[in-house]
Amino acid sequence: MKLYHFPPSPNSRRVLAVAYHLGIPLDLETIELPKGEHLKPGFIKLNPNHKIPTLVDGDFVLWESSAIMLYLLSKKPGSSLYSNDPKIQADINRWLFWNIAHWGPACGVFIYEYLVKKFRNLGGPDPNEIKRGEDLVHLFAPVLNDHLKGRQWLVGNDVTVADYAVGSFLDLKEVAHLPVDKYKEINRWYGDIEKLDAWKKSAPANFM
Ligand SMILES: N[C@@H](CCC(=O)N[C@@H](CS)C(=O)NCC(=O)O)C(=O)O
Repeated sequence: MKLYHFPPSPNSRRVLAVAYHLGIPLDLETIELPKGEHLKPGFIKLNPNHKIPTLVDGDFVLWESSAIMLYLLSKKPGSSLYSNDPKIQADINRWLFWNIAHWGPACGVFIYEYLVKKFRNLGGPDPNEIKRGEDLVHLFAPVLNDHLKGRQWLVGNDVTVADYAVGSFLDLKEVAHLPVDKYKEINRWYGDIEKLDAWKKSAPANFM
């Protein structure tokens, strides 16, 4: 299977970490977003949204990081990353959807304003957008922080795909100025994700 990715992207790093955790070898091809490689016709044919990550398995093409992670998990049934229990799976799915619907867009404001605009030469961060991002982060971070009180991982007693998914944005905490310092449980939990071998292996060699 081939994964088109951009190493610093949280959306692609979470897929890579899950593949490493499951021991699934992937043929990796970097799509350099700063060079606009995601806009080339060959890549748009694979993913008309022009986004990474994108997985190709024979003649099957799959985009959307959560769908890709679930597809990888389907190749290793019974993995503790997803469990076999329908209620645990539903709980994990809840966090995967929450991540894409709420947490990702909240963190995404900062990633766009502080990182993407820099590599696209679009000027400095827009204060109105930063205020919008702060409102979003301070709406959703307390949900995550409160949930983590008394728990090591998001669901059950083991690390699951939900931890890799939701935690992936924290990797950019400093460079994207994510306003999450005051959320102690989130920082404690992400500290544990950082100790995982699969997370370490998925780290970008150098940063944008
Ligand atoms: N919901 C998508 C988001 C993917 C995404 O936004 N990828 C970004 C990089 S982090 C991208 O490829 N951006 C390029 C573009 O939008 O043109 C997923 O989970 O895979």
